[in-house]
Amino acid sequence: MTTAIPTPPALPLIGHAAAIDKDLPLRSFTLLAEQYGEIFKLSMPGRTLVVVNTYELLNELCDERRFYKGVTGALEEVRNGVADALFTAYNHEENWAIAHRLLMPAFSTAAVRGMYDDMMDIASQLIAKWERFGPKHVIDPAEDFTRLTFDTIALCSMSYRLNSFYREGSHPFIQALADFLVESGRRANRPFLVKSMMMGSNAKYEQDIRTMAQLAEEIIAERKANPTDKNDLLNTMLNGKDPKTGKGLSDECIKNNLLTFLIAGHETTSSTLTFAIYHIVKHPEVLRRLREEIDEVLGEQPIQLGDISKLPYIAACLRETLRLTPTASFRVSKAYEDTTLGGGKYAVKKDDVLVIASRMVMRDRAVWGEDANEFRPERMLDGKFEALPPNAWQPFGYGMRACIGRPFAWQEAVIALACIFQKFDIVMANPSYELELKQTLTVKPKDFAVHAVPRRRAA
Ligand code: MNH
Repeated sequence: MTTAIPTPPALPLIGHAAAIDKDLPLRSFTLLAEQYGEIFKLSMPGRTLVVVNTYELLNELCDERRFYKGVTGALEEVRNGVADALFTAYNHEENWAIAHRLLMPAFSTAAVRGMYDDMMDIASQLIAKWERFGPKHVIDPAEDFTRLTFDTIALCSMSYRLNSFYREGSHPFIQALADFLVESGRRANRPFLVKSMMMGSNAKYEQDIRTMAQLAEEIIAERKANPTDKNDLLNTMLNGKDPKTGKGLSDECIKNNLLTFLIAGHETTSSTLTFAIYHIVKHPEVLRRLREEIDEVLGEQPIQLGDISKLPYIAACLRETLRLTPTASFRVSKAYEDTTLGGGKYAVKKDDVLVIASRMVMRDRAVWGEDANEFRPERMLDGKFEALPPNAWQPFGYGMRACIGRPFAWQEAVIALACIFQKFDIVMANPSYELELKQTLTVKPKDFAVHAVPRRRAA
């Protein structure tokens, strides 16, 4: 016998749509999780969401024989811009499999090590900017980290310089991409009829898609006209052949994947860095230990490739940041067949959208203990991370559709944090600031500002 999945009272026709905070859906989901516990159900126009909040249920959803990645909602809208590229493809699409096999080696830890100089190049621009503006300047870390991550992925993937640190606002391409993502999110919550009537935003949306495509197409054409032997992702895509089918990628497919790296590879990492800074400066004892490690391993020398694996406390801070405040707070699974969850307890249908609330799951007391809501990097040190139950720490998704950019993001983030805390005392511009969230496709701190004070070292 199955038990009914708890569900809040709903309104006729619109179901629970009005119960979800438009600006910060995460807030509503957190409140509902507190009220209903491990699982609850929401009826949205045209679909049913089943939201899971515990490790045990997540672990069951990680069975790839029964469940697969669901491309729905905002992610499905993003297909308007990048079709069947890696992030937005349906599991069965051939272009996904080809691009996956071709690109996995290009994103491996070993390959990412080859991108070290390009990553340092951009990180140095951020450090120089903060040094030059000086300690009184109010820094919006989310903005400068977005410059960092966009410029880094553009340089590493296609040897293109966006030069974001040399502009007041954003590069027109970046603006188009950002607007495209916001509108994709909004469209996901609009019924079809309303969507087709909103001519104004549709025209702008189409224009943004063209702006994005044009730059990518230009870069591809330029590379074809002037081939280089640089080992970047663009060359891998232009010249590589799928080891299994012998097929290459079409220009259209390359364009879609280049755009995908920019989409999937910027906000996730920049928001992770922003959260990391927040958590670290909020915890003086963490900051002290972090600094000790950096001073011991790096001294005053710039970080080298070989240092990256010698900074376990930075790694622990990043792991703990991604556990408490995962920037991809949800992902979606679907069942191949009508089935049950919770060892036969809850019935779910194959069309149900099974939402994994990563942020809740990674705070499950059953796994993380009574202090699950606290930032404590020590729980990720000394073999404890390796000893976690399977799938307990999952900010990069799972299985065949897990994040391909994880080693890339990791190296980029370690470099950035090492450089920043080596050079600066980071202090909050508003010392009484408490974390507030802002949500688009990802989630990040809202109105968080800091000063970067050059460190005075003991002689
Ligand atoms: Mn990334 C998939 C989180 C950085 C490119 N990424 C995913 C998924 C999560 C995720 C979660 C799975 C989504 C799903 O199940 O629907 N990604 C992150 C986080 C960071 C990150 C938390 C940084 C921190 N990702 C990056 C970077 C890149 C990238 C950097 C590119 C350079 N991610 C991808 C791609 C996919 C993905 C591509 C889709 C992979 C696939 O489905 O084959």
